[in-house]
Amino acid sequence: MSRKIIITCAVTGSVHTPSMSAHLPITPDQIAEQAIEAAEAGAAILHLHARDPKGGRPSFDPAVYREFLPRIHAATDAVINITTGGSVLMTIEQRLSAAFDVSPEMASCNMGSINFAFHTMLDKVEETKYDWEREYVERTRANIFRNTFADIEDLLARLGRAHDTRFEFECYDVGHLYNLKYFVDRGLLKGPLFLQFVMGILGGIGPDPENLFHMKRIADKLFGDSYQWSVLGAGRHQMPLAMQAALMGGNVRVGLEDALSIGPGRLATSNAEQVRMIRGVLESLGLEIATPGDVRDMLSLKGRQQVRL
Ligand code: KMH
Ligand code: ZN
Repeated sequence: MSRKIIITCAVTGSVHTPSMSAHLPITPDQIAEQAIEAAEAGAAILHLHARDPKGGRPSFDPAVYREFLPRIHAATDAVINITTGGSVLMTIEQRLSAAFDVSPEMASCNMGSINFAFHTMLDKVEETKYDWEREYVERTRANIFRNTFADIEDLLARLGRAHDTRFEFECYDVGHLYNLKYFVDRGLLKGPLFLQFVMGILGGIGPDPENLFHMKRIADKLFGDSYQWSVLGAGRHQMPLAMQAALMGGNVRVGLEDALSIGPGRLATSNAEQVRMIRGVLESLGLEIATPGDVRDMLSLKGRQQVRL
C-alpha cells in the first residue's frame, strides 16, 4: 500500500495584510468559502485564524470564529485546527480564547519564543488599503513571539488534557525539538506527535534543504518512529520544501497564511489553487492523499462529534 500524505491548508493567518493580495480571505464568508474549497481539493486539516471583517486585522474574538467555523464544519469532514499563535499584537489569553470556546480536534502549539519579524513585507506596496497595515508589520521588527515553557505547559494542560485537543507542534528551529522532548519526557502530552517544521520565517531556521535534513535527523533521534511530521515553507520556499518533505517521508502544509504566490511573480488566486498544485505533484510521485478519516486514525484525534460546533 502506498503511503498516505497529509495536506494541511493554512487559510488566512496573521502575517499577510489585505494590501498584499486581493485573494487573501478576510470576511467570514471568504474564509469559509476558501476553506471549504481547499478541503474539497484535498486538504485534510484546515489551520484557521480569524480576521476582523471590517479592515482585515487579525482577530481573536470567538464570535468572529463562530461566523465561519460552523459552516466549514457542516460542509466538510476536514479536521479543524485552530491557531493558538494568533497574531503579534495579542496577549496569550486572547490567543487561546477561540480554541477554548470551540474545543477543536487540533490546535497549533508554538514550541518556543522567537523573533518573528516581517517588517519588510510592505516595502514594495506603495499604497495600503487600510491604515493599520504599515504600523502592524513595522511592529514585528521589535516583537518577540512569546511561547515560554510556562505558556506551553499551561496550553498542554488547559487545552490538551482538559479538552483532549491534539496539537500541530510548530517548531521554528532545532532547539524547539528539544523543547518538545522536554514535555514528552514529563508525560505532559499524548502521542502520536504531529510536528510542523516551520522554515523561512525571519527569526527562525532558514529555508535551506540541508536544514530540513537536520531537523528530521534530530527529530528521529529524539522521538524515534513515534511521530508524524510536516513542513511549512514560508513565501517562495513553500512548494520546494513541500516537495522535499514528501520525498523524505513527511507531510505538507500549504495555504495563503504562509505564502501568497503559486509560482514566481504569480499570486495564488485561492488556497485551493495551492492545494491542487501540491496534490498534483504528490500524486505524480505515487503518493496517496490522506482523507480526514485517515488523519483521525493516524493522529488518534477525538473525533468531529466532540467539537463544540
Ligand atoms: N504562520 C506560521 C508561520 C500559529 O498559528 O500558531 C505560524 C503559525 C502560528 O501558524
Ligand atoms: Zn497559524
